[in-house]
Amino acid sequence: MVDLSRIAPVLENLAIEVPSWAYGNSGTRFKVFQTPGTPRTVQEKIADAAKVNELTGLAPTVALHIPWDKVENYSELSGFAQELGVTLGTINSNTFQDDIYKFGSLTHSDAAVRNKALDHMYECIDIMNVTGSQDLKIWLADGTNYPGQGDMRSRQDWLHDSLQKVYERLGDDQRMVLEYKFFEPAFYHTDVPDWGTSYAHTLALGEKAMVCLDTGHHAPGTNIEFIVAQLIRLGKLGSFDFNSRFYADDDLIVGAADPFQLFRIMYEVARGGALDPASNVALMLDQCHNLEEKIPGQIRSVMNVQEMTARALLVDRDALTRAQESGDVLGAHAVFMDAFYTDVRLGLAEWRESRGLPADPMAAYAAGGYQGTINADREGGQQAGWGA
Ligand code: AOS
Ligand code: ZN
Ligand code: ZN
Repeated sequence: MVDLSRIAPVLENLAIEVPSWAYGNSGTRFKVFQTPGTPRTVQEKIADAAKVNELTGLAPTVALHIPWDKVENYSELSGFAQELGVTLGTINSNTFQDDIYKFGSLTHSDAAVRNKALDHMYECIDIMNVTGSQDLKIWLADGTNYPGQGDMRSRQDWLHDSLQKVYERLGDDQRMVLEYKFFEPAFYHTDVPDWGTSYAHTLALGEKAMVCLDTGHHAPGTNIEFIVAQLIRLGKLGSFDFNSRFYADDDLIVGAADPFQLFRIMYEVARGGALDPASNVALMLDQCHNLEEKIPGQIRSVMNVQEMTARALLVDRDALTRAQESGDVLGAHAVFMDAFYTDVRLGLAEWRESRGLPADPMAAYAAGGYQGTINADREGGQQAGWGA
């Protein structure tokens, strides 16, 4: 069994935020399947997230999506979460589900529409002030479907002006993370399509504005770990939305489609110092479980991140540097692959037990009876909202 004691301090710090919308029903435009036990309230979503944390020790915070998770009293909601051993994390804004945003939100040519989107962002910041959340996540569905439909250049200027206003509302300990996505729902152009655009806008705003990298938001074949390395190097990687994809924005379980890619990403995260206690790169899941049960889906996901992080930490960096600097192409590659092929599952099981956690969180969940209870108790659970 591989010895994980060398990397234990980093494992100890690993925290992966889970999204509230992962626990709701979701699907495709063809069918949203109803799953027994689906939460009916935000409190029930938080309870499900707390179960993931209880069994894995990996998911101490829950991201909310406004207005999907709107409540009267966020102070009470924070207290409720804390009683279950978790805290409220990133506040995700939503300027994509109302008719008024059909032609854009923060980038719209009409100032009245931009102002409505701004009011929503301010509302999210008000919520953050109560929950103590650090990050406001902005993902925009803004874009156009046909050449000539919109003035792409003016929309960048409107976007900058809008973001500037949001930025000015942020408190000293708050950040904005601007997520990019190369297409969908817009099919011709998207207003924040790539890391360069997000970087340009966040750089212009200042140090409280950072890039959010959703692993599913790149063209096939993109070297995502290079983007990770570059953004960390530039001090602009704010957060991840982890998931995996075969084709488009599939939002499947992270590490399911390409575990090697997850390893390569986590290597650059570790290499860039983003797992150090002083780092402020937030790791979050952005997934939707269409067919599988939601809570085990999230347990599997956070464990996948943990496993690939452990493997990435096992790369013999000194040997790798020696091989790289001596031009030993195959030697360097072998050092890298040795770590990737190391099975850390038994070592992690032992590590979990040493912390009072179940060795096998998936089995512990299946044996624990929680799913049976919520299946019996909850009727008429919510759809997640957008398929994220
Ligand atoms: C959309 O494709 C993005 O991944 C968003 O992060 C997500 O769909 C949703 O807004 C939840 O944050
Ligand atoms: Zn996302
Ligand atoms: Zn997405």
